[in-house]
Amino acid sequence: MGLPLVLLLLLPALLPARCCEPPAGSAGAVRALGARLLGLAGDPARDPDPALYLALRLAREHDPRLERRYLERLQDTFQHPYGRSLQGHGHSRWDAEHSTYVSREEPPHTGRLALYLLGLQATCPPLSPHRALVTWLKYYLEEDWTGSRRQGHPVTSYYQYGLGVLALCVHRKRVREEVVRRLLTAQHHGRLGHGGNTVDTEAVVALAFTCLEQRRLVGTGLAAQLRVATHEASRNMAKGQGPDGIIGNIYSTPWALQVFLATGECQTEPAFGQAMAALLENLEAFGTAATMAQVLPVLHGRSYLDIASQPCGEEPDTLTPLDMEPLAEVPGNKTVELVVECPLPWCYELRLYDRVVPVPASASLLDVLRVAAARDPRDFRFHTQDTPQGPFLTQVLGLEARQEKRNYWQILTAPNTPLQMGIADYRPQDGETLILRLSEW
Ligand code: B12
Repeated sequence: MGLPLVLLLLLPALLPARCCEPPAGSAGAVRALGARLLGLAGDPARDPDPALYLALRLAREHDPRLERRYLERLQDTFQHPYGRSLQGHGHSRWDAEHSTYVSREEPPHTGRLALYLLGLQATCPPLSPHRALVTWLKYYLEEDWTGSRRQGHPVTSYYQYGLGVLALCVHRKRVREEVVRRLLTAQHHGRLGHGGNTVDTEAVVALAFTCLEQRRLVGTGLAAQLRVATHEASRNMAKGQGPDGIIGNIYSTPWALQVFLATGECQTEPAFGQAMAALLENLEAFGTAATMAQVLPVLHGRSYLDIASQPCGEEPDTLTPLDMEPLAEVPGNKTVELVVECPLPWCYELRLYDRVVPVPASASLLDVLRVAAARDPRDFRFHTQDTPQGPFLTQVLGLEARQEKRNYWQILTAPNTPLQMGIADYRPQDGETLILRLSEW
């Protein structure tokens, strides 16, 4: 006879959490990845990133001194703009004259502030944020939501909006039911996605739902709806798993795993073990600080929901920073065809640029763009913006991708495959054709 239903439902809660960790044989590789991330955290030339801090805190081995120094750098960065109260800014509009740090044109900083608040909760003992910080985040959510009402989507993205709700929940702060319902509706109508891959965003939203439900921060009716929505999201993730174990792509797979961990489904869902195995087989894909920071928590069997329940006082001071090995230099040269396309209705021509660019064999796409700009400065120009993920391509041939119009410079390899990494990380093959295409998302 099978187990009674009640027992089956209780099983995830009764089993030790260790079941949801990667196999012991992978401990060395996971440790090395943590040590390399720590090395990057110790580099004063890199801007502090709250997502990186969170990853270090959620790991099972630590370097408390380095983590403390990193936290101080984060606090220096965030205290200045958000340490001051919102009063005097009006409620629906920024007063640019009185605000030197947040201009009216800038979108709300929902995601960054959310990650910082999550980081504060992950320190030992947890730091309760200054009230102003929570107020700012609630304000950003409202700004995002106003955008959502006007344009049908948040001003930033559902990913950032989800992070905002999650961070407030982890701090046990309530948000208006309407804020949560907007996410539910978006999920229900399949509006969370953009550019093909929805897994990262669906997962962040499912984590927020799980938190709200588990911490009982919403009424019972809404809680039941959130539970159903989360279940649906994790079913879709499991169904969407490829034969290689990957869910979405390799960079969204850690997010799907976070959902299985947070809901306890990691104990029973076969997709969990297969996705974990896929990550372990492809750890070399996680070579940038941002991608390493997103994968490390799940490699320790932890999700962002574990932030609030971290045991303090028993943290092993056993991790030492490791330098990243420099990429191997490849001798010789290669040629890459660089194409710029603008398929949007207001562009006078589809193909705006098409040249073959000779570069050293180990050149990245960013190097290709630099060489093209140096060879014909009148015909090829581009701009990038530094982000925690690396340089983000914002302008090509004088055409700027505008956040408020939701267009961006998509990067693809011919004939039509979007790259899964940014311009600084992608190393084209000899003879490859790369397309920079002004697209909508
Ligand atoms: C929303 C989003 C976008 C939006 C960003 C615009 C916006 N206003 O939000 C759009 C659709 C424009 C976008 C574009 C791209 N994205 Co994107 N994006 C995301 C997503 C879902 C959330 C990012 C976010 O808001 N983070 C929270 C905020 C607080 O952090 P942030 O670092 O400040 O966020 C900013 C930057 O990350 C930047 N950004 C977004 N994507 C990328 C990608 C790269 C390579 C860089 C350098 C910057 C960047 O925009 C964010 C908002 O301002 C992540 C998912 C994830 N797991 O991280 C993928 C993700 C970061 N993107 C990814 C990729 C591959 C791209 C593209 C290269 C796709 C392509 N082939 O063109 C392009 C970037 C091309 C370029 N111009 O340089 C990958 C990066 C993987 C990697 N190896 O590093 C991720 C992880 C998705 C995935 N699972 O594959 N993206």
